[in-house]
Amino acid sequence: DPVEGAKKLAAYKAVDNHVVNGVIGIGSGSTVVYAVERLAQRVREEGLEVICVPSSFQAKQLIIQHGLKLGDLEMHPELIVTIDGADESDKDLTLIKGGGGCLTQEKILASCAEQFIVIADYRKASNNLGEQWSRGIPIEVIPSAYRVVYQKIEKTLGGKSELRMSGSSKAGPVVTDNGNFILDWKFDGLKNNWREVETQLNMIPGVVENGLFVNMACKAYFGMSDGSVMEQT
Ligand code: DER
Repeated sequence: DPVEGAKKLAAYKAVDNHVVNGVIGIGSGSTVVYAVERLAQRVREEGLEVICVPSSFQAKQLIIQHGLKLGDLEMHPELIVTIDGADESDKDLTLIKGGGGCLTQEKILASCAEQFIVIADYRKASNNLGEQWSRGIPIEVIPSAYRVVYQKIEKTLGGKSELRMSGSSKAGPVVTDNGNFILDWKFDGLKNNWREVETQLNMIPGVVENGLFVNMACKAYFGMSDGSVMEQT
């Protein structure tokens, strides 16, 4: 599968280039699975000494399943590196994250790491956000406020929002690891003031966090279908 191979290439390269002994932030999603796999291999083979702080229940399970040392932000508020996936990245390394609904703790881990490294397959590398990712920008909201938040967003920023529903796995809306709902906001047209949009979204009462990661990533590794890895800083 060329996509899985591309994810693995990016993940392994990032772990090999950026992980040394210390406290590591572990992101969420399917690409980061390969990063944890490589991390565990390096611990076994090279005696690497790492403590892993998760960004979700999924990441926590990954850390435990691979027998890695589990830590939390209370014990380790400073990380040497956080490695995480992305739904889309643009030419300025502005990211859309949250396709897996874990954006809030992911953004916290990205913010307290000396280096925030993105790993992804070629489908995520765009010039402008929205070119390849069509599900919109995930926004974590306090459940009681989801309707007022999406009305406010449509009034002030345009576009259309949808409450993310669980689908067949559970009746009703998706509930995040923090007990909140997710709105997926399909913005209209291309925007170039993402920092402003990110701030405006988070200023709306009821919004917990949004999936725009502006000027946070210091480097991205994109696995390509031809077996190469494209690096972007
Ligand atoms: O939800 C997230 O932010 C994840 O990191 C996601 O964006 C990446 O998921 P993937 O590695 O399965 O594509």
